[in-house]
Amino acid sequence: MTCSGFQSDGNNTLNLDECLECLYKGQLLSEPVIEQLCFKLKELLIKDSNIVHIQSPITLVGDIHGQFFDLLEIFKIGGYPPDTNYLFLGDYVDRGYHSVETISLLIVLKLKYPSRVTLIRGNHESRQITTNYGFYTECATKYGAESKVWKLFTDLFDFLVLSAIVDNTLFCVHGGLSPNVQTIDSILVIDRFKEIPHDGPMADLVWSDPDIELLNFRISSRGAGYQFGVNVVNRFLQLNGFERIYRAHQLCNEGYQIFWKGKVNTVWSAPNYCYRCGNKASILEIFDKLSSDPKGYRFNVFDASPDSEKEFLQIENVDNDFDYDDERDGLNTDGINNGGGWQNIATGAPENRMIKKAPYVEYFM
Ligand SMILES: [Mn+2]
Repeated sequence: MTCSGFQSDGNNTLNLDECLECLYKGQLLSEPVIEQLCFKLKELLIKDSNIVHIQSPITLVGDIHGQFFDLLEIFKIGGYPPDTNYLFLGDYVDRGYHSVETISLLIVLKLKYPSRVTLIRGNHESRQITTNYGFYTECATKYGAESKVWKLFTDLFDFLVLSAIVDNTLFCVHGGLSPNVQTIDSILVIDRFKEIPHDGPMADLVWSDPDIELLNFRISSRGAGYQFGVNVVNRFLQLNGFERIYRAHQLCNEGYQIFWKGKVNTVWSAPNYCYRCGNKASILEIFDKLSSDPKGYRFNVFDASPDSEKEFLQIENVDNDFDYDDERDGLNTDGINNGGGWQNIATGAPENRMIKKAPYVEYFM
């Protein structure tokens, strides 16, 4: 079911309140509404620098990956915008069943409350990655193979900012650091209005990971970005006058992970990732400076929404041939992708099996 989302004046003027109402109910917006929303948000984002400055209190959200009911759970436990300010760290789409609903809701929230919602780009906010990991197929399944919603969304992704700085001391990014980014000046000069390149500083910011074994940089086994060690972190924090780095991008069984006594922190917000990993998730609540809390922040840990579980079981039951075969799903015993994936991308035809089949898990993306 889709809703209008336009004012009744016949001029295709957006009605954000109606869009929000529909999206919170899990309904899809029509393609003309999505076109208007993406156009409006580009107008807004084009004015943003590659790095946006935000003040606490703020709640950080890590990867969501189309787990729409778990996003609704986040608002239930963390508060709804605009009562809670949110900084989303990227990877809104791919993997889960509801990337369209997820990104639609985040777009409308950003337009409705621009100063209270910030959206950073993740490595999945990319044409190339979404073609292979579910979002393209989901758009074609829900809107038809002829629709342009995937193009509208992925063109919008080019406008998302690359990082945020909270209270001048907390550096927030999807992936991590880059050998080409010593100071934030190197981020400010990036031309970000394009597809994420294969290498270079823009790629590294969305692809890199911390590694406690390392001192410096090492080429990442993901195939893009770097793994970075403690010396890199210390130098970056000191040169830029930052206290900590917050990032997402890596599955954490406990919902978050703390590196080097908190100098780097991972926030992971997709519980029971891909409806099968059994992991917890978290959001990071950073209190305002006047707060009496000694640490000034809290990882608010949560489990999958009952709706997510229910949906997965329903989908699993519908497909009696469902075969929980790790190999077919592209997951070998090491948890590393061995080349499986969804088919029919080339034809652009709706792939109905997609919504019956658990997306395969591949930790390296
Ligand atoms: Mn990621």
